[in-house]
Parts: sequence; C-alpha cells; structure tokens
Amino acid sequence: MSASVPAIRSVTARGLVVPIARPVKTAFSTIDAAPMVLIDVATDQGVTGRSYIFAYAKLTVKPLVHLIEEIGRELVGKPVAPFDLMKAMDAKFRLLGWQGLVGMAVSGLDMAYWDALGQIAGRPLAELLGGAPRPIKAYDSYGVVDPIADERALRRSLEQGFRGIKIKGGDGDAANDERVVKGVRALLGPDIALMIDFNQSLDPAEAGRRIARLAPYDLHWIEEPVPQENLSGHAKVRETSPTPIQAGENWWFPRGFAEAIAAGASDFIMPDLMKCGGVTGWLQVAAQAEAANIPMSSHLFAEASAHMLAVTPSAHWLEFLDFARVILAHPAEIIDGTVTARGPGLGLEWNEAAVATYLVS
Ligand code: SMN
Ligand code: MG
Repeated sequence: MSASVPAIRSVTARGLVVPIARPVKTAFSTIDAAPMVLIDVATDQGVTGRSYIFAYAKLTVKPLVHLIEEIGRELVGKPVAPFDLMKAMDAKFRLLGWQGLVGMAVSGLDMAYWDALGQIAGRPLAELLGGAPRPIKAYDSYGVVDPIADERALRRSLEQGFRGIKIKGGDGDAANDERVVKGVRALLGPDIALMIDFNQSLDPAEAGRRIARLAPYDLHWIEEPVPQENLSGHAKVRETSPTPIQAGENWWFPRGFAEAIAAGASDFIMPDLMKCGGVTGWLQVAAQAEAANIPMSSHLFAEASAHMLAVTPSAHWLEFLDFARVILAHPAEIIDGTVTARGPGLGLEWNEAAVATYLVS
C-alpha cells in the first residue's frame, strides 16, 4: 500500500442532549431535545473526519458512544477507506445483524470517513463524489401542529422561502387529522407542498380510510402510514391511495431498500443517512431509486444530505429538521427555501463551547 493512503489514528465519540428550537410531537411521543453522538475520526494526515448521529432516545446515547469507541479501537492504523469499512463491518456483524445501534454506529463512522477524505482533498464531499454543491429544495419539518396555535411559526417558514411543509398526523382520530390538514392547507394556500407523516401509527385499513378523507387537501405525500417493516401493508395502502406514499427513514442499508422497492412499498423514498449505511449506503440506494424511477428525499442530517442530494439522480426534497444547529459552528442555512452543501468534506465543525455545555458522556 502506498504510504500516502490516509490511516486512522483514533476514533472518539461524545454523547450530547441538545436543545431544539421547537419540540417534535409524533403519533407516539414528543422529542423535546435531541440526544446525539458526535464522532471524530482523527487521521495521520492532520485532519479529523466528523459526523453526528441522532440517538432517538436519551438512553441510547451512552451505548452508542461505547459501541463507536469499541469499534473504533479496532480501526486504528487501518486506511480511511469507507468501502472497505463497510465490507469489514458486514463480516464482523453478520451473525449479530446490524439493524439498530450497530448499523447507526457503522453509518456514522462511514460519514466521518468520507468527511475526512473530503477534507484531505480540500473539497466539499459533493465534489469528491463527482457533482457540485447546489441549492437543494427543502421543506420545513414540523411535529404535530395546530393551525391556530402554530400560525406564526408556519408563516415564518413561508417567509424563509420554504415551498414545502411537513406535519405529523395519527396522534388523534381521523376527524382531528382532517381539522389540522384543512386548517394548515388554508393557511399555506394552494401552492405550497404539504406532507403528512403518520410515523407508522396506523393499520392498512385505517390508513386507507384516513388517506381518502384527506384527499381534498392536495397532500404532496403520505409518510409511513403503517409500521415500516410491513412492506406488503405499505403496498396495499399505496394501491388505493390517491396521494403518493413516502417511506424509507426506517429501512436499513441498501438491501432494505431493495426489498421495499421489490415489494412496491412506496412511490417516494427518503433514506436516513444514519440507517441506510452512511454516504456509501446512500450512493447504492440512489442508484436503485434512479433505476426504479423513484424520487428520493432525505431524512434529518440536513448538512450531509445536501451533499448527497446534489449527487442523487432522482433528488426530490431535503428535510429541514434542525437538530444540530446549537452544536455546529456553521449551522445549515436556509436561503430562499433551499440548503446548499458546504465543505470541505461534510462541512461540519463543532461549536466546542456548546458541545461542552450539552455533553452527557
Ligand atoms: C422524525 C423521525 C425522527 C425524529 C423526528 C422526526 C420523522 C421525520 O419521522 O420524518 O422527520
Ligand atoms: Mg417521518
């Protein structure tokens, strides 16, 4: 091997619980702060690759930190080669299976590896992947809203230039969904894309009824109407839905997308960088989406997703749900409703004072 191939010096993980601008209420629970893990991969080239992952719950922060650092210990001295990392991790976790925390840890490491490679090249990741940073159309992502109580926030989203708004449903009955969607549609007017996310809360029959009831309000997509693993259920809902079905934030790695696409589960897909296998996994999912003519959006991780959507042939929408703003030195910027990737690498730099404030492990 050439001496110039960068190698890993150390892997560090830090757990945080970070305040967020507005709580995200879903059909199941309310997220009022963002539990996350920052990953720093130091290389022998003087650069440190960085990524962050979202732990979903406070109780998974410490296990993730531990897992990443334990995996990282075995990576020291090895080349910064994401493809090889994926192969090695697939072999390592083949018997355990890598859905869940292991897959999140591996995807986070992959993103940090790619960030390091971008920094070493002195270029934004989108360029390293053969594209160029460009403005990606974003939607502002809300939890459960009330059209009256949240009117100011929704109007502010429009002032920021967002051309799409996503809200959550399924926290109450069908009449409540309709009341909210009707009110929000009236507030936004006919030209803004309005999406509703059921977060897996319905069964196929109930999903069919609720979707039919919401048809008059010109929704742009219906997200995760039924449990994510119920691929045939998704396909069944899709058969009668007048509105496109969106899913993918909970499908794991490229293989999971291959199965979902083969099952005809969704009109649109929205991989989550932390569950689809990081940058390496995303590229393989994007190839599948193009081959199947499926528009592809992102889930969370606006900064990294702006790079990936710039090299995704069927790029659709970037989700803007700004969990990392407080701990980033240069948070994602909304310009006329779009986000443009920044480099070098993923363009992530920690605000260390804020990190120290919110550190939990
Ligand atoms: C979601 C998932 C996880 C945290 C917050 C919100 C949601 C989305 O399903 O699509 O953003
Ligand atoms: Mg969702």
